Amino acid sequence: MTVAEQVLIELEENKGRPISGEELAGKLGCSRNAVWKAVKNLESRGYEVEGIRNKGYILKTSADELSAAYIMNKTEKQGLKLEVYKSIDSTNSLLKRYALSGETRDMAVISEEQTAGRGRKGRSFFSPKGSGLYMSFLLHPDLPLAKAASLTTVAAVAEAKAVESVTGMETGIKWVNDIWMRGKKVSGILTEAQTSVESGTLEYCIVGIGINVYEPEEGFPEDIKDVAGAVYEKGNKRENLKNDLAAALINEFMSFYRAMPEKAYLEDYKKRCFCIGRDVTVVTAEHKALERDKDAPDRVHAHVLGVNDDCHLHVRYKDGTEAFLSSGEISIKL
Ligand code: BT5
Repeated sequence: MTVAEQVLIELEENKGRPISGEELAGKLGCSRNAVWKAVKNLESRGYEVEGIRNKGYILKTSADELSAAYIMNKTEKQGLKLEVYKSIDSTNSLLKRYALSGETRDMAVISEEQTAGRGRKGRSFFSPKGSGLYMSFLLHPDLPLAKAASLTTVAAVAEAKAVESVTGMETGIKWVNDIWMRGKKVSGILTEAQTSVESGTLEYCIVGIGINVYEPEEGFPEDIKDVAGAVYEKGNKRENLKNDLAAALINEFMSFYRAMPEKAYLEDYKKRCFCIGRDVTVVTAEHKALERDKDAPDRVHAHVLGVNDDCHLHVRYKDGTEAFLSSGEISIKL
């Protein structure tokens, strides 16, 4: 653990009570200068650390804030390197920078806000301060590239189970990467992978999960307000809800990830996949001869028959032909 991580934990554990640089240095066995540098590092990560003259440092917090100490305590057995931020451009981008600079450990990074949250295909993911949970894993699995997509499935199931266990509410999975509640998208997942040109195997994978935990203070922006929803639509923030969710998500994800070859996640995925048996439109450029959506020529109508053991979507088009979609998007009228 870095000195910054250790100082953060000490400050969190002493909420409301100032601790002097000297006391921190004594506890952590480092110099006061190292403590000062750690405080600067935390400030650069968005933490508000107040220095009170002749008394010491105090961490400013508000309701249901992420706590590194709390999450570490509940996820210790996973052996992941964990970092918690108040604000970051994108947790996926940060982990990509770590991977490119040679990080070989598996890691999880969590942030209260993203200033450049990313979705798939260059789309953005709205990640405002205070209402969401933005988390990414950096992993080094021994998998061929073709299997990397299964990590998205693992993440979707882990997240659904974590939300259900912490809130007691039901969730649904919209193939392939969205979690929905009450007819709205409350979460999206972005998996990115880097392969080695020589071996064709994965060098690293980054799995990013964004959850709208509460309704944002200013509401959702105009362009997504019809589709986006929150786990909790109304009501006050609950103490440690985001911390419990983050910890449950890490634990669920890591246990499914470690057992990936057994595909233990599959039944849980199928059970929640609410597209099965429904009519959908598939966004694709491939199906030239099939019936297209008049208003959107890249969309074709299809009926979802199921999800196979590779989590490919089994669809039947209007002309009777069937296909297994490995990636892409569907839209569904609820
Ligand atoms: C996703 O992409 O839904 C993947 C989102 C992954 C976000 C996580 S947060 C942690 C990690 N760090 C990152 O930078 N990213 C990951 P996609 O399926 O392409 O959906 C994007 C579309 O969802 C947008 O074009 C909007 O229509 C909609 N959208 C944007 N923000 C949203 C939000 N907060 N809630 C619901 N829908 C949203």
